[in-house]
Amino acid sequence: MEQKQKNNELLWPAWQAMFGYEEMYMQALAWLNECDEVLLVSHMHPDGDAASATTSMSWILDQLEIPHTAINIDPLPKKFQKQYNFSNVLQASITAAPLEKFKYVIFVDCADRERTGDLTAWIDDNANILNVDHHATNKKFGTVNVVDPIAASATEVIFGLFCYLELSLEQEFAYSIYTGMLTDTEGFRYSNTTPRVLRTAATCLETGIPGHVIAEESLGQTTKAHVELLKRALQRLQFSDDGRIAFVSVTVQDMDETNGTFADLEGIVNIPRNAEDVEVGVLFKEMKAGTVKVSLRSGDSMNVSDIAGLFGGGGHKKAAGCTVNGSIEDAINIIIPEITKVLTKVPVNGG
Ligand SMILES: [Mn+2]
Repeated sequence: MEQKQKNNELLWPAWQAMFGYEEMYMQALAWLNECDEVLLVSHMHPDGDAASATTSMSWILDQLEIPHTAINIDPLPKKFQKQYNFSNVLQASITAAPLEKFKYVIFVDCADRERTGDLTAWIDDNANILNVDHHATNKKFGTVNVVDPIAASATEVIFGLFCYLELSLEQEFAYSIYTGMLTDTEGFRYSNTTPRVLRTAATCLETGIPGHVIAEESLGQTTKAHVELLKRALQRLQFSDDGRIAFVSVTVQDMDETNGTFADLEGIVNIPRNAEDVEVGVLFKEMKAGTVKVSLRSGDSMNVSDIAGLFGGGGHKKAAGCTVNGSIEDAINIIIPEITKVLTKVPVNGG
């Protein structure tokens, strides 16, 4: 990609004021100043933001000449392969553990430590942790926590960090920042699409990155397995008696027969959610016999992270998840009444 603007330096005081949290970001700068040999991690089943937060943070670490290793339990989705350092992100399950565990670890887009999956072979028990995230439910498990719940994506928080670092904006960084914001707002559609999101996105576009191509790659394109899984999920579509909840399910057998991965399920829960009069959409995904992952999506009427929280999960107001034990049928019988209980207190259509 040809660089449109050279020495693309922003008006730092204005950008820093827009991101606020000066003390918090200063702590992050101090952490970056004292660290060495960093392990950079994000959550399992990485989505667009997890992948983009990993690659954009990797770019920052390279700018600061901080040696680091980026790793994920699962492979980053291939559709993000154009991102900076994508091919250097290791997959933990097929990589030999290091001789010495990392003492400095950066977590991106993780509401809690467990979201990375088991990386105990990589992370020292007393590791010094920089936690960079945007989930309101973040457990603040870091030595330093850079958590901005107003931010639409982890990459938006990373852009805030970039503004305080006063680095020069380059395309490869802008590409990842933009992708994370685009995917976590579902194409700048969700209520987390603030003026700051669009200002940051516009500034990223000014470097010359192709916004329409990124949109097509990260939101438009889909896999054959996704379409097959969607077909099976919709065959099991059900509505609650009052029509305010719609839910679908996917079994282990579906995953096996379609050769599907977790990433192929992305977006499926939005389809029941978008049906007329529906306020909450749910996807029940059988992980293995007796374990069901529940993905919840809502409009303005309720906070689904409260429901997820009842079962040890979490997330955002309008997008959350948890895991329950039992069959898909059991999970439906546990979750749907809990949602109904909340919805009956809310007037129809959000109120
Ligand atoms: Mn995110």
